[in-house]
Amino acid sequence: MGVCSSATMSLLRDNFTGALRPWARPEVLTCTPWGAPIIWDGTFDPDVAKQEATQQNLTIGLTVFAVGRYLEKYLERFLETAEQHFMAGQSVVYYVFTERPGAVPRVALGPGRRLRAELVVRERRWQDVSMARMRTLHAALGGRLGREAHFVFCMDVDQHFSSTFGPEALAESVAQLHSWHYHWPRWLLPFERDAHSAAAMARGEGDFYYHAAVFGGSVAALRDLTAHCARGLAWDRARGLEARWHDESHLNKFFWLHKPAKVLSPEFCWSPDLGRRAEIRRPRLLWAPKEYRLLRD
Ligand code: 2GW
Ligand code: MN
Repeated sequence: MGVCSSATMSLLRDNFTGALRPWARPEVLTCTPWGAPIIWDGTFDPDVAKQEATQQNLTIGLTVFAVGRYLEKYLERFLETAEQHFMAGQSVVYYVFTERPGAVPRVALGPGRRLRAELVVRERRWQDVSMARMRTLHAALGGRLGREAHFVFCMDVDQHFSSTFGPEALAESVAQLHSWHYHWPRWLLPFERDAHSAAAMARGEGDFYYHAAVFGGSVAALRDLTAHCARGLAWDRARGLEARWHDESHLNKFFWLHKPAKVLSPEFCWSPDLGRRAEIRRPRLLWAPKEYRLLRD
């Protein structure tokens, strides 16, 4: 792969000398050991990425699930802020998966942007709502979504965009560094450790802990990812197991076995509860405060 120094990273030129500045963020890790860029604010040129995407006439999918109370609570703000910040100027198709398509808020969409509300059945347990997403996404990617879009991002709904989330984030496969865990040593990361689970990671395994609230890639790559995760979830269930962080544990196993082509810094999905940090310059998505006790009963 080895793309850290290639044009795909859209290296910045120093305003003064005109020299390339590949390491514009010396205080953070900007390249994985397998050569994939970890994109931080200042390490890419958003205009170059935009131009490339426009030239290729890409359609970008954005999937989100809004089941039960999450529809009223989060969907409108997610979509409204996506209209402001997600892939501005590109052709975008939103896929909202819900058991109440008629209740999806009518957000005004810019030119070249469409929204499709897709019917899903409501699972009884909240863990199942979250885990069923992989199976549903796999089917959608094999159907109309897969035919309409070149690249797709799959996101949690309990967050909103706060700054540009543009084509600089696109790649064959994209993983999001989890904002709670990006600065922890590997042995402390909350991977699934039960060797019987399909999501099991042994001590010493795992590159980073990725957040399932944002992942993306080409349709083909996401077909593989969602098949792997749905299969793992089903295997575990058949044996009475449930991984520690549900679908996220299986996603982490997938990205350990199939390294992502691009990694997004925690700036792309930040938790405001963590407060301000010097390396977090411009958060692009902000989590809503966790109301687990209220919603998970
Ligand atoms: C989920 C948990 C408890 C109560 C409700 C729900 C719920 C989730 C729901 O009632 N309706 C619904 O549409 N969802 C969808 O699943 C929604 O898109 C939501 O963003 C997503 C994941 O649930 P969430 O955001 O409450 O879980 P988090 O923020 O703790 O998510 C992380 O861990 C999850 C597994 O436990 C997933 O891997 C998720 O992708 C991670 O970000
Ligand atoms: Mn969430």
